[in-house]
Amino acid sequence: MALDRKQLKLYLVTDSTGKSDEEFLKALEEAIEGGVTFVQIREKNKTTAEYINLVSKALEVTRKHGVPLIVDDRVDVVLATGADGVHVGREDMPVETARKILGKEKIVGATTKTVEQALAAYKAGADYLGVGAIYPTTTKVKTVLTSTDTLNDICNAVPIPANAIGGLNKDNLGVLKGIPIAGICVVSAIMKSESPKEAAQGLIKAIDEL
Ligand code: TZP
Ligand code: MG
Repeated sequence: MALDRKQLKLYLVTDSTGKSDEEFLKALEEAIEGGVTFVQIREKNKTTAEYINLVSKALEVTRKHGVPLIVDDRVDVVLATGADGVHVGREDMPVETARKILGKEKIVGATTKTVEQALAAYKAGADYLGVGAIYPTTTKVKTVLTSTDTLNDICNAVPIPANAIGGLNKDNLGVLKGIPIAGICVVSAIMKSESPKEAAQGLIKAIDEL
C-alpha cells in the first residue's frame, strides 16, 4: 500500500485498556468519524488469539472508512489478519526484516529518536517515522524525551514522512509550529476521552491551526 503523507495527519495509536471489544470498536469508529486518518493497534496485554480477533474486527471498521490499520510490533498478527502493515520500535524486529517478511506492499513504520536512527530506518525500508516522546507520556513508561530540534532535524534529513508522538493534545501542539511533520500520533488524547469523535475533531482543528 503506497502511503500518502496526508494519511498521517492524525494518527491514532490505540489502547483498549478498560474497554470491551465492542466499546473499543465503537471508540475506534467514532475517532475515525472525527477525523483520524491512520490507525495503529497497540495491545500489550492480549493473548495472540485475542489480538488477532481484535485486529480482524478493527479492520472491518477501518476498511469501511478507507483508513489504513497497522499493528504495533507483531508481524505475525499482520500476516494472520491481512492488516496494512506494522510499526516497529527500537527493541522490536528490525525494519529490514519486517520489510523482507511483509513485502513492499505493506506499510512499515519505525520509531526513531536521532537523525542517525532515522536515516538507517529510511535506508532499511521504512515508509514513515514516529519521533518522540515530545512530552512526558503516561501511556508508555519506557520512552525518553526527544527535543523538537531533533524532530525538525529528522524531518529535514529523510525523504519519508515523520510524525511527532508523546503527550500531545489539542492544547500543546504549538511547539511543533514550523516543523515539517506529516502529522501527530496520539493515544490518550483520544482513547481516554469521553467522546473520541470530538477529541479527534479538536485535534484536527489544532493541527490545521499550526
Ligand atoms: N511512543 C512514544 S510516546 C508513546 C509511544 C507509543 C505513547 C504516546 O501516548 P500519549 O498518550 O499520546 O502520550
Ligand atoms: Mg513496539
